[in-house]
Amino acid sequence: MFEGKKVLFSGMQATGNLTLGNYLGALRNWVNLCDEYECFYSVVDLHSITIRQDPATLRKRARSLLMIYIAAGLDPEKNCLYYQSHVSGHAELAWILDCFTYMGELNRMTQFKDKSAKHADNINAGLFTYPVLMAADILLYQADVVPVGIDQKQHLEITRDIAQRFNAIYGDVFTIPEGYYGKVGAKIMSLQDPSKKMSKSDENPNGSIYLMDDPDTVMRKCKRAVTDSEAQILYRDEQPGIHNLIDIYSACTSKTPEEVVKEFDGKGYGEFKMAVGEAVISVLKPLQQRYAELEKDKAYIDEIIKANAEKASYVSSKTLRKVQHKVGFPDRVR
Ligand code: ATP
Ligand code: LTN
Repeated sequence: MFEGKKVLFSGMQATGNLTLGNYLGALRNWVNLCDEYECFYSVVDLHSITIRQDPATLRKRARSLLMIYIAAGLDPEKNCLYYQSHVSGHAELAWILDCFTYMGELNRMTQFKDKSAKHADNINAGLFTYPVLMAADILLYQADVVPVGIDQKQHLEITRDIAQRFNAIYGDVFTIPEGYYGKVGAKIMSLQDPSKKMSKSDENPNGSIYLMDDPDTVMRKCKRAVTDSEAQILYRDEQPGIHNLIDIYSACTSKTPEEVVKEFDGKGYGEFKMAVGEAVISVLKPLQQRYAELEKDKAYIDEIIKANAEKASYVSSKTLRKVQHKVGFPDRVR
């Protein structure tokens, strides 16, 4: 369909302020891969409401996320950047795939366990079937590759299982997607608790660096990052705080962890933390500047939203019609 180009799909939820973890684990890889593939990057707002959201805030965050995609370097005229809720095929395919997914499989999902523990007052069915909607997102576009952070690996695996199960019954309907995980940065940990991943829904703002944090805030958070009393900069599991800072520095400077260890051999934690802060600031600065410019151009963003929703609807409708036919729904009369 795309002149032999392979297809890439990924998405993020508009559920909070984006963190450096989201950037280094996902967004940065999206930008690096975008010339090679035909790309669809969605703001997955249907997924967002599995946790209760304030409507005005969700709307604002969804738009802001779309602008961050552009500010990070995704050209909206070459990449399809759109809201999941503007393309009804996602929900329609998800329903069909629900009927090809077992309760037992969904029960094993660690994200469901984590999120239901965190939101014990609202363990809704959407939270449970969340991975099926994610499978529908990916399979609708016949994606070959899905760049995500390591925490999404289990969801990628269930997507492949669902697709293979469906294909085994109905023939080659879906492309079986591969996950893409970056070498460094696939799991950035909290600066305050390096045993936990850096998350946009963390209550402690000092644990996360937000993409919109100003330089002083970034530096302060880096300086306060929890480390250890070993007083040596080595890349090993016994020093999770330092390991995490090396990952961050390495991902921001494109140096390997080994090079970083060499660079800071014999230096103190204070000096290293400052260098990490500087490296993060220089990655965030151009993104923040582009974001500020985009904010002024409402008409341009509106145009992008409209055109890309149309493109995504068109492409996804091809798969959806095929699936509907395969399962036995009556064809549309033209
Ligand atoms: P929440 O805290 O609301 O669950 P989140 O910060 O985990 O959100 P998601 O929207 O679930 O973010 O994830 C968006 C993308 O960012 C996914 O590809 C995910 O794998 C990646 N990602 C999220 N957190 C990290 C992290 N700490 N390190 C690397 N990648 C991450
Ligand atoms: N579950 C993902 C967001 C997501 C996604 C997708 C990622 C929803 N649909 C399809 C890749 C492909 C997360 O990051 N929490």
